[in-house]
Amino acid sequence: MNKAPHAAVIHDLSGFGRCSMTIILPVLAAMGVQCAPMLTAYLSAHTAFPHRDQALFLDLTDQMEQVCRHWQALDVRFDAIYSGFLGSARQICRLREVISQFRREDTLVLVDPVMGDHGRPYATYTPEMCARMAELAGEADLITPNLTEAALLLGEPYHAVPHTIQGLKDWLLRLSMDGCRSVVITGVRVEEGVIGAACFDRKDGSFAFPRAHEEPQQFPGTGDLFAAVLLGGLLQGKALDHAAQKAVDFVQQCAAHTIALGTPTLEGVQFEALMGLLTHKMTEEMEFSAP
Ligand code: PXL
Repeated sequence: MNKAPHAAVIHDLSGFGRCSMTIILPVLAAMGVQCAPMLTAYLSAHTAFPHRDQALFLDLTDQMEQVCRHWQALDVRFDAIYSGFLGSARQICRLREVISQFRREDTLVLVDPVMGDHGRPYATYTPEMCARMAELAGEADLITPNLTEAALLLGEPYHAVPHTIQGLKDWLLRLSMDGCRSVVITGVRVEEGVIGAACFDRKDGSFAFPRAHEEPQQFPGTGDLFAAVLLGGLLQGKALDHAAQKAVDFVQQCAAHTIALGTPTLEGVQFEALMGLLTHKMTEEMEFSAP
C-alpha cells in the first residue's frame, strides 16, 4: 500500500477571499497529500477587506487544545506539520506544545511566520504576537517568510530589506540560525521585472534563487499558495530548490491568469482552473503504472 503523506495544517479559515485553508487544502490534495486541518481562527473574510468593525474573528485557541488531545488519543502521525496565520499570542505559545507533541524524527516542521506584508503587520497582529512568532519559528525545520516577515524576525527596519544576491545570502544565513534550519524568503526582487524566492537548504548549505516574470499586480494569499506548493513538492520528494521553483512558477501562472480575467484583487488569485498543473505529474505516473 502506498500511503499518502499526512500533513497537519494549522491555519485560519477565512470565509471570503482566497487565503490560508481555502487555498492550502485543495492545493495539497491535488499534490497527493492527506491534510488534517486544525483551525486557529474563523474569520468572515481575510483581514485586508474593509468594514473590519463588522468582521467576525473567532479565536479557536481553546478548541485547538481539544483537537490536540483527540489526535493524541488516536495516535495520529504526521509527515509534516505546517503552521501559518495565528489568532493570538497565547495560541502561538500553545502551538509550540502541539509541535513537540506530534513531531517525530522524520516530521518536517514548516512554520510560515505569517505576520504582515508590504512593510506592515496584518490588522490582527500585535507586537507581542510578532515576538512569539519569532520564538515559534525557532522550532521549525523550514521557514517561509516574505520580506516584511524576514525583517520582523531579524529585528531590521523594512527599508533595510536586501535587493542583491549577497544581501539576501546574508539574511538567509542569519534566518537559518547558523545553518540549523532551511529558509525560503518569498517576494524577492533583485532584477527589474523579475520576482522569486531566495532559498537556503540546510541539508547541503546551498543557496538558490528561483524566479519568474513579475506580473503587474499583487494579490493577497499568494504567500499561502507558495508555501502549499512548496510543501507539496517536498512531500513528493523534490529538493528544496526544485520545489521552490515549482511554487514560484505556479504563483506567477495563477497571477497572470487572474489578471487576464480581471477579477477583484482582494479575492486573490484564481488557482482553481490551473490545478491541473499540479496534478499533471501524478496523473502521468498513474497512467504509466496502470496495467
Ligand atoms: O495570506 C495570509 C493571510 C492568512 N489569513 C488571513 C489573512 C492573511 C493575509 O491578509 O488576513 C486571515
